[in-house]
Amino acid sequence: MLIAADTNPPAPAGATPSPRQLAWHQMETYAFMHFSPNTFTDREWGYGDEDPKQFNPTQFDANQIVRSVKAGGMKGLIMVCKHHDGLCLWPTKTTTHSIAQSPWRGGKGDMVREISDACRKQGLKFGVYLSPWDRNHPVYGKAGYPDVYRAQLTELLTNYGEVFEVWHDGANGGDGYYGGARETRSIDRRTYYDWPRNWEIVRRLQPNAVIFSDVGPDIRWVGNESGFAGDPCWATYSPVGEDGTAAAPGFTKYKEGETGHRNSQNWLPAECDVSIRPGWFWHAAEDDKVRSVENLKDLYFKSVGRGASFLLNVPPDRRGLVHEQDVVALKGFGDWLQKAFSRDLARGGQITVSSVRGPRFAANALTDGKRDTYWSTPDGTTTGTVEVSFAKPTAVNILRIREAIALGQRVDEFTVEGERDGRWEPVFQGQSIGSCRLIRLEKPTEFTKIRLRITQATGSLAISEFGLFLDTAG
Ligand code: FUL
Repeated sequence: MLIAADTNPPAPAGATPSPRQLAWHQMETYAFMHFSPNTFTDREWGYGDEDPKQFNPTQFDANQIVRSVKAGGMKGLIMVCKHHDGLCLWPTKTTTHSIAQSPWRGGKGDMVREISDACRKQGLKFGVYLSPWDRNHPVYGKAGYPDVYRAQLTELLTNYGEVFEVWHDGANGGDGYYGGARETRSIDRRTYYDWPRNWEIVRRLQPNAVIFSDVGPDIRWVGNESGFAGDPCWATYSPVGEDGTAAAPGFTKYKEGETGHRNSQNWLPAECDVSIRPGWFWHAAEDDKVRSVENLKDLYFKSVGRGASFLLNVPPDRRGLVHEQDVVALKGFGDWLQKAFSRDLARGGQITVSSVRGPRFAANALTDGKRDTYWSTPDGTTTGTVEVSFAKPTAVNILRIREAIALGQRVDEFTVEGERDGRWEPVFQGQSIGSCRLIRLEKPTEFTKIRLRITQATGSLAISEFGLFLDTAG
């Protein structure tokens, strides 16, 4: 094996993540919370004429909500502070259509405050969703509304502490109540909201927050609401408008978000948003349709396992609590997550690599559990092998590979092979690795050796983890 003496890291290859994106990549799983008049009217999109008096949870408990998602392994929670129906769940100064008109807490309540406080108390990051489309507001669709939206954004980003993600929805349906006009109002999605101005507000007030939309600028929509990324899924992406011109939220060839674009110069990783139930809001008729632990696991492998994030919606019920069924599913998933990855079997094996850039970049970085240390090859060496050999046959059914993405997404193609009874056999073949690639075997399989072969990359290799796990739950 060649051990060079280079003490310098390899030069970055292609697009690289910003520090705020790098921090976001570490989260992987976080929750969404859809709660609005829809919860009480049994709808998915409120028209905007709902009486705020209907919005009256009887046992609202922010701590129960946050505790439930935390038990599900969620590292943060993005709260829907205003959905398309326009009811603001905080006492905003921008409209009277807010929580102040609801009987909840005698009209003195602030749900954004209670949720953000509970997140902080329990160690979860807090994020905000603020629907651009507002079916209640009288001036929606006219010149004055984008400033109202900016004022609401400013309130949310000023008064509730640190925010990790700001979520801009691309949905704009057209018709609505609009202060009683009850008409259809269409906007030009490319120009109406003046997105660069909105993003500037986020940057100024919450410099560490990532901004999500169909076009980023930090995090992209994966292009479906079913909870899976494509394979391969590249962290780089250049969104294109529906008609081939410039893209904007709600105006993209969004299916391209599933795989991203390998040769793009924008680091714009994917987020997979999906609900734990069929709808985004709670409906009594869906209490028996909560996803199973097995289904959540499958989505985890198809989102986080392909380098994207898993944004799981957990909608509180009319009491203002996470329903018992959802609590059970979350706990089952969270427990599984913790257990399945608790012991890296690669640490018990002997690891050899094909070449080393310098002592700082040796094989032990692959199993030290740190994202910023990595095994690396000399400049010009764009292929390589990591081999783990066990003293006795060892059962494995999950593999986890991570690139040192601060240096870009470098791997184009890789293969995993395993040795059983003295014979090598193929285990997996793939393209993208990025921040996380999970490989799930159909069943636990005993190997004497396992090797990762990187067969094509855009620069010398920089791999921060090659982990092997046995999930005894199957
Ligand atoms: C969509 C919305 O129309 C849905 O109601 C939901 O909020 C989902 C997360 O985004 O665009």
